[in-house]
Amino acid sequence: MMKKISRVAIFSIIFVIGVSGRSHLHKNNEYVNVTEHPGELCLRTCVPNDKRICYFKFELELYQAMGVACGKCAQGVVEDCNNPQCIVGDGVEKGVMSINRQVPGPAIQTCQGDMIIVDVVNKAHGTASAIHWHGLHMKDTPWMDGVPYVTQCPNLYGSTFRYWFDAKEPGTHFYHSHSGHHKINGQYGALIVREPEEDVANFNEYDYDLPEHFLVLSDWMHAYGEQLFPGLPSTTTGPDALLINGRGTFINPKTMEHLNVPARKFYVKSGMRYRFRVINAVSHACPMQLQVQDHDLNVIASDSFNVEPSRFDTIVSNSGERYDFILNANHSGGDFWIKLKGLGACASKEGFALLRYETDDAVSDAERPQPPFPPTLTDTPLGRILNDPLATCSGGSDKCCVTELTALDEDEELRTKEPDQQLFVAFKNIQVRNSEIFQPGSYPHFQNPASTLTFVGAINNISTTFPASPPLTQPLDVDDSEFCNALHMPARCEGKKYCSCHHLEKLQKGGIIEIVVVDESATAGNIHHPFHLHGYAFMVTGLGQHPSGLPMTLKEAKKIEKSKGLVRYYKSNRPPIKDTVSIPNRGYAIIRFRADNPGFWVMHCHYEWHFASGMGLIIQVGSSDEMVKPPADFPKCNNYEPKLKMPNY
Ligand SMILES: [Cu+2]
Repeated sequence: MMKKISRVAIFSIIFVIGVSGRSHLHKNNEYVNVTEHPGELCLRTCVPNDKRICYFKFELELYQAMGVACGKCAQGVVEDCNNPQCIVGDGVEKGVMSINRQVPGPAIQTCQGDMIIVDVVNKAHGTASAIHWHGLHMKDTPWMDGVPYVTQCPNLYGSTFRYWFDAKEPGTHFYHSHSGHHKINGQYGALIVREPEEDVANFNEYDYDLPEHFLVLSDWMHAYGEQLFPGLPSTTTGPDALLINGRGTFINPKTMEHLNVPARKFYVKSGMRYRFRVINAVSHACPMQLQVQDHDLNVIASDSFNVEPSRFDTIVSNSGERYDFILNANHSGGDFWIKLKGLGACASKEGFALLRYETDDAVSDAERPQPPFPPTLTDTPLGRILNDPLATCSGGSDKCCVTELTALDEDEELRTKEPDQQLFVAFKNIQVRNSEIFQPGSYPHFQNPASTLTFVGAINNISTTFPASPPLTQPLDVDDSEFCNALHMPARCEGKKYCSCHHLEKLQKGGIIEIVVVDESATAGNIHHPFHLHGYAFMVTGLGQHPSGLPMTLKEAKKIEKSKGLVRYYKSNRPPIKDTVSIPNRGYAIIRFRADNPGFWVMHCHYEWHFASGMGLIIQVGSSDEMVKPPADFPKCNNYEPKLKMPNY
């Protein structure tokens, strides 16, 4: 009988040599000789009662893709593409914001119960960093959530900020910058938390869970992301390439030829079943369509939560979502393309990686040339699709919604109990006239996706901004006059179509909360905005569109809910649990959770420029007294506006 994670075990043995002693977990910031426990040690076969401190050092830099480290990679010398500190991307040279001169950054792979410590050293000139650990709920360490001006001050160039937190939630997660547009510039990576074998759900469905079998999907721009905020009038938004684990191929839009860059390879043996973990780290407003040539994908988890195995031919994932699937290597051998295709603003973009069957004969990998790329933008039959943006979410179609997945665990109370609080969160990009944007002396944030079009992202007609001090860690320093919600708006907002202030909704600790998220977009499109809630996971108890096929609005959603109720559709009494949900286009999602994690948590559209232009809000759970206190020496920030006295000349 084969061990499922035998290769993890081998790595572990290599790293364990030379390390002595056990470490104790501390909740304070006092560690002795943490560097004696490098994070790589934490990649191992997980067993009960073996908790470790996993130390990582992330050096953030302004660096280069296809730079001098890559030697003659661009000229076709394939081995140079694997040079140390060479970032290939799509084969075109460009500036990046790297972590340890890698894109994606180093993968963090630990066991449940480990403590993760990451020293983030900001060496990227002129920038301020913050890293969010997407999928971990930070229950004992809310100030480690990595949201600038909500949970922490961003970490300035020249400084080190130490993150430390427990790897409590098992499954497929990731980390990414929550500061500026550093994510699309390169700051993201995998974060995988494994459990002891006996605790692993769907364990008998697969043979291998290999540390290298994750797929970080990302978009890649030849310019820095800042160029798209607000944007350039003559340039339409959209990435230049799509990457899988930092590799893609630039397709010349005129000739449709691929740059000859070696694709990432994933190795399998015929007859075995493998667990693959998909992490969507995309920034653009683009769902991503993933297929593996001539293989189906047996989905067993979404956003780290287990579901009953369900077979699909195509998985559509959206920014911030994760999907784990089992690939049954049921061919006798060969090479098969893993194909990523963009939707929405990325419809003309594709990315490729290679699924390679290992052979028993002596033919080395190098002797097996990469097969020619498949013809670009030809349609591959989509078959049964998970999370299709155009799905109606009423069941019975090949276009499936996540509510057609069935969670392994049941939570009757959360699913059926009358909620203690219900919130409506209606989002849209509000098209604004230039005369509103370009007022003398006023500088509101906006996006300019193309030509003279200007948009402001908003929720309940509030385009959120953030305070100068994080309310979680500096509650006394925050000026509360700028906090607002639909019922409490500053006087200056009266009579305005939208207003900018610090959008805050308060929830009582402990209650069952239901949030109805409504897409009020003016135009239909092949996208479904992904909403992510920090600090929590939620049950998805409804996804749908207007019963009469009309565009959904906040008013309509409230009216329908009041009369006969918005449809709660899910396939079984065990709807899926997620932390990022794609809202049906011009439709709605209904999510439920227990407000058991006090703190200030952002909820936002995970599309980079939508959030940047205001499509988000802060959810405060509990009073400041009910929140875990930050360490006394936690860094602080604020405005500097001293009252000046006229000098006496
Ligand atoms: Cu959005």
